[in-house]
Amino acid sequence: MITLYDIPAQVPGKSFSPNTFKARLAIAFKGLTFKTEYIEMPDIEARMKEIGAEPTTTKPDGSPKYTLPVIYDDATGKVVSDSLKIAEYLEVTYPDTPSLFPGGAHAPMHLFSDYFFPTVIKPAFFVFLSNIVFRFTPRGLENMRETREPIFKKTLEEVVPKGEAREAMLAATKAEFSKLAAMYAANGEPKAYFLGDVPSYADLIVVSFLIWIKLGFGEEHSDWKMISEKWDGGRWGKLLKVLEQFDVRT
Ligand SMILES: N[C@@H](CCC(=O)N[C@@H](CS)C(=O)NCC(=O)O)C(=O)O
Repeated sequence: MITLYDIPAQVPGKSFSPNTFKARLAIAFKGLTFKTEYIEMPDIEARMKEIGAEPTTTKPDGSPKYTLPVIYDDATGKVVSDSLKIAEYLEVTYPDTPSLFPGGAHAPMHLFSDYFFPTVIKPAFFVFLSNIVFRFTPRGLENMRETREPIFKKTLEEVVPKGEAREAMLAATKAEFSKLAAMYAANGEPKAYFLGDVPSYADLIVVSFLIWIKLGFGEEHSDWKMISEKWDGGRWGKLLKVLEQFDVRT
């Protein structure tokens, strides 16, 4: 049994982090059974040290920073931090399950993993973040204020984009989604996936962010309907529909 460490929020289904969705979807895509342990943001470091997880990055002061997702697999005794490393671990450890790297396509997945957030999502990050940030648990929100407000040099309320600035951010992300849609379309229509005929980890990355965006806006919001139904002819809504079956909550 695999344990997935995730962050709780006040949203339907409790999970809301795009990075932890990547691991959640990858485990379910492989048909593996797992349970979730939810950890509040301010408790991540202590709990991860307790289970022997590696930090994934550094804090502004240079000290190690622990992030989720992390998994613990009791079949092997391994603890793995970082979404892409988790996908690699699952692929190697469970070779007889559906492949996240079909045909051994590891390099394209690493490239995609590096590219997707900074290029496609980041232009509208504050639009999406401000939709969801107030849905943290009270402790999570307090921690976000303590850790993020000094970095943003603004309160979380002041970070919420408005008016023309908001529209410009969404337009920039829309343009990047369109470039990605053209890459997908180069496989030939009506192929739905980044690698053409078969789903892969790249599609799970896109879907993880789409779930996060949808949770933030809410299903009925006109901006979410526009993104999922209108952007790139509804490609992203369709991709989500096919792959959201792997958003298994445990
Ligand atoms: N490179 C890491 C990034 C993970 C990450 O940034 N996780 C966020 C949640 S989306 C986190 O745990 N943040 C904790 C914090 O900022 O204290 C991965 O892909 O797993």
